[in-house]
Amino acid sequence: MRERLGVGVVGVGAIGRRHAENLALRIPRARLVAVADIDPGVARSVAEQLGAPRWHTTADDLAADPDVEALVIASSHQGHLEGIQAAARQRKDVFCEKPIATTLADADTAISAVAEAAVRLQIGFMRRYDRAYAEAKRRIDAGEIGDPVLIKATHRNAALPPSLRRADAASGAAGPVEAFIDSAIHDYDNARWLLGDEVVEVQAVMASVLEPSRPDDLALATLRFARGGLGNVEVYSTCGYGYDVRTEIAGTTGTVFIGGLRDADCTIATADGVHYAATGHWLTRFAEAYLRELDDWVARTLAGEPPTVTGADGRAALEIAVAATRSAREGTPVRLPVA
Ligand code: ISE
Repeated sequence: MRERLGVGVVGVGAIGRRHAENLALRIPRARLVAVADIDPGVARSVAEQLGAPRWHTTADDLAADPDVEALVIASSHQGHLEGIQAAARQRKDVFCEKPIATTLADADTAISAVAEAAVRLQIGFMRRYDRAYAEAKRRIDAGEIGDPVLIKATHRNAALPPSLRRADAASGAAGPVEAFIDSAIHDYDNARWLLGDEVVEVQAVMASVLEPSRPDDLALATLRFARGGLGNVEVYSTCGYGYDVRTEIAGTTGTVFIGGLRDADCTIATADGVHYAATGHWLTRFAEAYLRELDDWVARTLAGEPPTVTGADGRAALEIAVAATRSAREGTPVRLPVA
């Protein structure tokens, strides 16, 4: 077995840069051998800062780089399919950020491309590697709350991420609704994974409360599961006070609560009141999960083992997001599979 995996990262904005840093500095079995970004200045400066020997401006050029043995795709959502196809053409394993693609047709094309090339594809649902989510999954699977029948998820960002502003501008009125496809998609993946069940119907609404330019800074989706369970997923992209991600799973004999608002376990009590700092950003809240996720992917890729989160998982969560988008626009429940 190879000792170390030469990895190239496509798209080195916020999350891509974090992945590149983790590969270069914190994952001993990985070598960051190249980065790519459509902005050559960004590609060059990230490569220089992290000691990557080469930089490129396209996924194709990076995939063709002989030192790149596997790819991480963290470009814009619209670039995910192209990145996966570039990796498949060069017969290289690939890790792709969520969403796998922006349409179900593109997700199918991506899944076929990796199947035909016989390469592995993992999707970046990092919450599965978070200690709290992983512990909840273990305890649910051990039967500690009986049969899990309800998921209630809160997903609030302090402010609209710049990536969402760009995505909104790019997608237009008929394009994907980012609250569902970019944010809630994590909760949809959690829902399938934690309940061990598939969603069969989605009913969603959205509203514009603080960001007049966006139809969906507040969004709710109700999920119905095949075995009869229900889910409720809230996204509020401009809540102001912090990064507030919490999930409850209620079962027939108990409930598991995941997450909280505290950044660190430090509370100050004075005559003015009791205060603690709230977590500010997902890169802080899920810092360890992002590292564990890529560390696991590198180890599995080197060992030739199947990925932990598959292309099919990425497609299933996307399908729920597509159904939520359609439901919120049309004002009716949408059944899965989506036609
Ligand atoms: C972002 O892209 C993420 O993946 C974060 O986990 C999520 O909380 C945020 O809403 C997204 O914009």
